[in-house]
Amino acid sequence: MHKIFIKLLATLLLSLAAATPACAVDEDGYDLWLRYRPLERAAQARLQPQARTLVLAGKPSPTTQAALKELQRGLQGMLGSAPAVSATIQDGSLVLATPAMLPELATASSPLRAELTALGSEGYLLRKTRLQGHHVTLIAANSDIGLLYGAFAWLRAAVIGAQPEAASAPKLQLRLLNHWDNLDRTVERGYAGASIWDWWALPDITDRRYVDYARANASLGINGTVLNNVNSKPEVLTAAFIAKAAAVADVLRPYGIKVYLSARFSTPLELKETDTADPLSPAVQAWWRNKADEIYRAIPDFGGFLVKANSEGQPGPQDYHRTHADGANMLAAAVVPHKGIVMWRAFVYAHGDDKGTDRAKQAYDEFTPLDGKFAANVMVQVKNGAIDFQPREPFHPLFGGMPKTPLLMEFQITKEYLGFSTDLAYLGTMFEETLHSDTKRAPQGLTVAQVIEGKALPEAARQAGLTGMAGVANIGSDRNWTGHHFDQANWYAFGRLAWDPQASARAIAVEWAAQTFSADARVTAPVVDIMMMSRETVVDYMTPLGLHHMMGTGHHHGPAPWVDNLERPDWNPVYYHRAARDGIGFDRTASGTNALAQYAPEIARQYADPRTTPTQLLLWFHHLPWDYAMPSGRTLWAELLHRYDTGVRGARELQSRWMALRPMIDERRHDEVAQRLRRQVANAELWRNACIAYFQSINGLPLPPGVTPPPKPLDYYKAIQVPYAPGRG
Ligand code: GCW
Repeated sequence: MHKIFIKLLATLLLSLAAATPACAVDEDGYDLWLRYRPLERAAQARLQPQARTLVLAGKPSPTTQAALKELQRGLQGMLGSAPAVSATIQDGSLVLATPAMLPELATASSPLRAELTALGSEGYLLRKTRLQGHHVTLIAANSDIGLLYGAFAWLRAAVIGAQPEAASAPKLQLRLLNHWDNLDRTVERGYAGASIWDWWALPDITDRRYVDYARANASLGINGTVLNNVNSKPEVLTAAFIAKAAAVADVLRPYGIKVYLSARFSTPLELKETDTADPLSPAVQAWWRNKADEIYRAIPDFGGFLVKANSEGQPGPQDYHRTHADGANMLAAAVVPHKGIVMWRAFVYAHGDDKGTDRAKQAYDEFTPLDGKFAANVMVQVKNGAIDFQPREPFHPLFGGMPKTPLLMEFQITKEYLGFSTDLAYLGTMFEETLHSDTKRAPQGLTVAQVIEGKALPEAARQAGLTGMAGVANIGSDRNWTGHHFDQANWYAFGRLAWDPQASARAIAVEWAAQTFSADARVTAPVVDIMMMSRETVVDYMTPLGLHHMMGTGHHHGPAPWVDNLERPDWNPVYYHRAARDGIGFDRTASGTNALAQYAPEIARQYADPRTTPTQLLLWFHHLPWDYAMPSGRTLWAELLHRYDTGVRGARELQSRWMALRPMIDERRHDEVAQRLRRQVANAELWRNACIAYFQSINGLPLPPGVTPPPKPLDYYKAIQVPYAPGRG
């Protein structure tokens, strides 16, 4: 008996050892998805012959140097030795070349010529081919930055063990991070430490981290970054800060990343250099022109300005009875000689709050009359949904509502409303849901992705090619950059979707998991399962069935559906869920605020009836009685309870799936995620219990059999305070 037991134990231990990937050495997450750990022997044997030497076919530039360095770093890590850089092409060379470097790529007889032309200025081609009589692997592009992107793509394929993509070009021109970082290094809605931009130390002292930040972004094709918060300060446009921004720009430039700044509309007035900020004042216009000239002297490839105006107390053109277009066009005129752009945010809800206007309608009402009135170098930047980065929102009706204006998508990568960096939520699925939404707008029904790709724009605007996606960054000074190891996946997914808005969230998750943890399917598959269920789990325990905006005041963490005392009605959770004796939900149909009319007629018709409204958006559009019969056969009240329980079960499921991965993942990262998952379960239970206790206090209904009552009375949940929560900026 004893012997059998020992034998069994030995077998078990052996199989565990076999299951443990060789890389299970502690990691801190700093390397992100660019870890380049040693490959299995067989994979090494496949890779080695493809990169015996590295050849740059032309003169080096800082960008191609970065590409070579990255290839050496990657190959050193994966194979244990880095190939030498050589000037001559041989069998087994990995060759980086543009047509300008290697004229044979440009000759009419070259089969690659047409392919390359189609890839534009940033695309790349990976190909096993013959060059000068030798068998080589070719990374080809039309520009140095294309070569850098190609090098990263080649490395990604090598790590994952995939066939390198044959050819790829970005579908959007601008792929931008928006940092909500303040000049004192606090970060508004940041949950990963302090800002990585050390404004005090700049410009003389630049952190090595800036290079790794640039590498990570370039590996995804991110090509611009707005350094400072949209709630901006005038000082950022003073000479001292322009010099600091220029120092950052110098570090990022070789990686194809342009620097942009958030501009405060009243800057000249606040700096006391004009006596108004009226966009039609010649003195103000001249001030901005001079300011733009000054910036471009320091940063010749400066991208332009991002502006939050007349929103949440920020100054703007409406302070002078001018329109958003007047304001945007004035700034656009200042940067246009330098080929700069203005990104003007549509996140406004300044008017009508006290007149019962639905906040969800305000941006559309204010911006659609301005369609066609913006200068050619202005983009209107629109959040994915009409309220504010909630765990689930229908797509913003402005997508499809401004056919003459280039629209820049704004996603929030940092998880202000999805559990900060303590809860695990993969946002790839959320971004994908918005991007794949069909706006049902002419000509033949465009998805949101197609709208931001410019497919609805008139020909001239389409030719100008102003298209883009921005993501509010979740990056900070934390060693692992994003606080939660899995929040790295949200940075990653944003970047990959900005390159190709039609890419699949699942495929992106597979790529990320394989690079971040292990390409071993026994790791990748369960990690991807966790990721794919995570966001819906958060929706279930926070805001199921289309509920929204029920979080705690100010810090936005945890449940507070009872809040009804804030200075603006549309800051109160009760404004959004409208729970009362008779039912719950926000009537946005014709019998309510008619926000539905802002969508294409086909959608408006479909959603006018709760029976044909997607269940997941039901209470976003409808106010329904508690005993409304759901498709599941439950009453609405029972369904709501069921969803909360599903959310809590889901959180526990995330945890148990992760715990099962313990033998396969290095102890440090496993433990850091495990600790957060424990807290997530508690957070899920809190949301469930507090919301049920509150809604029950409103409807007075009993809990159906099998539903566990909240363990504490409502007052207990109401009394919970979270002082000093992070992210207040
Ligand atoms: O609602 C919000 C956030 C603010 C943010 C604002 C915005 C930068 O809570 O912190 O301010 O959105 O997007 O401008």
